[in-house]
Amino acid sequence: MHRLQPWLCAFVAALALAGAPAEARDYSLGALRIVEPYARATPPGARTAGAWLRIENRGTANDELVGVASPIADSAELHVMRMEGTVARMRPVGAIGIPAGAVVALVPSGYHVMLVGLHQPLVEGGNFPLTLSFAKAGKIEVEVSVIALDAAAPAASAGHIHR
Ligand SMILES: [Cu+2]
Repeated sequence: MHRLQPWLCAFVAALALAGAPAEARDYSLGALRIVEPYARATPPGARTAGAWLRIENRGTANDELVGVASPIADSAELHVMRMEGTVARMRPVGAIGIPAGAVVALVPSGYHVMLVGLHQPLVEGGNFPLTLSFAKAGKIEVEVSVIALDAAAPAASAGHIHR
């Protein structure tokens, strides 16, 4: 496991703050921490959108993300993206494991939340509620920040893992 020096973490955090006008959003639910839920602005007429976030399990028991819901779409699903040969395909999954002590990142190229049947376009700078349901920790509603279509992903979701 890659380990960053504390001063470097502080530096990265400062960069993230400087680059993002909206404050980083963190949520706690029991031993779980949900970090920086975000989505990208959609073009008019788009019917689907992805949403991403990071989940840290600081406890000693495994948990699972078993469901998602949002009032901005007909349905919200858990998906996984996989390469099949040279083609990226996604499919629904029933649950995403959140093992004890692990950090699980939902990212565009892997596990993600899929909003199907969007009621309106996602607009940069806006946000929308998303309810996450965990097998053990229960439910929590988080606010998903909408960033520009071409903006860099939030630093906290970009792959740093602090243990
Ligand atoms: Cu998907």
